[in-house]
Amino acid sequence: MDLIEKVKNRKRLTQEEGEALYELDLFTLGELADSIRKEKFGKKSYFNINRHINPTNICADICKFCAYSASRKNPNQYTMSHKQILEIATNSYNSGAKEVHIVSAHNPNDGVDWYMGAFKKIKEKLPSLHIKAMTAAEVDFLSREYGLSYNEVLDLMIENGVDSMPGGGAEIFDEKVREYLCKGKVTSNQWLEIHKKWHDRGRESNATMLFGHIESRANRIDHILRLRELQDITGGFNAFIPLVYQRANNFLKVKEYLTGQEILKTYAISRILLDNISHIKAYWATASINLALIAQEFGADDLDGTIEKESIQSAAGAKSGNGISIDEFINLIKSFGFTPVQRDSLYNELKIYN
Ligand code: V47
Repeated sequence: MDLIEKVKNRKRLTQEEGEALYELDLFTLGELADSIRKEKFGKKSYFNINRHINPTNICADICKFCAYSASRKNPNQYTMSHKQILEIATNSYNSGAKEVHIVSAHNPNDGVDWYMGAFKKIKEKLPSLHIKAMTAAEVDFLSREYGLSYNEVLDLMIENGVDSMPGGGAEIFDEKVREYLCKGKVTSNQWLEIHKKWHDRGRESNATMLFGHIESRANRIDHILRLRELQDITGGFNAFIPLVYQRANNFLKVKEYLTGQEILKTYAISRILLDNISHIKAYWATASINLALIAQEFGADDLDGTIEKESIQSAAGAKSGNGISIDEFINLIKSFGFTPVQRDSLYNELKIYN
């Protein structure tokens, strides 16, 4: 059976076949991905009203692609107090946010209680606000730094009010590329192990892939297939999020941005290969809002959210620093011919904007 027929017949593809998909022209690939997306979600495009909080940029790890973390000598280093974090969460909740997405650098100065205490305070004050927090890289960091097992860190997260885990820290799973990008940080197998343990607790999470730097197409397919393999076992991933690498202000000297074509192909291929992860998220903060909107026709069914404020990708050049207003977001999705659906963090539909 030829490759296109295989996709049309919803057959599972291998590493080699995944790589071969890149050789198809963009429109053929888009049509294949779109037919799967339509079968699952029709013209619905999901988003949530969320607030990203990045409570500290002091980091014990050094990732070459990161423009966000501050070294000890960096005058711009910061750590928020619990009071500040709670104030941000409260203001966002009062203006309609359903989720706080909390991701920090790996700060060795403040201890496990600083991380967990913030979640606890938010949950006590705002029990209905969903806390999506702690990448697997943060879990691994706390485990290493404070001699806790992964199980202990994950249980502490649950005790203190974390509802789901974001997909950060996955970067690219290929061990050689990973070693060059972020040696010393959570390994690929550890990242997968942490998510498995979280899923085993009946909890859900997302998965990301950082692409458009030094990785090859084969590395991307390998990354996606490792996620598919774990998802077969746990079923705990809600969404796959290909993050487009932003090249400003960091140590990875990548001269060329990916073309829009390569980015759209990657969304489409993700949709085709990941027959067991429901949602493909075009995170507009890294794709740019226009390309994310176009990605809706290339397999993506989710555009993340209004974000409100974002510090990681915007430090590296993305135009996401101040989020996007809900009205603008809805109008843009509609103007592209899709139906905006406000969702909660676990993809329950809250409001359909026909
Ligand atoms: O893991 C760091 C990435 C991630 C750069 O789960 C960069 O819903 C691009 O995980 N260019 C953190 N990306 C953000 C993240 C995330 C974002 C949106 C939604 C969800 C979700 C998760 O940011 C890190 C890293 O891969 N990152 N530097 C950069 N220069």
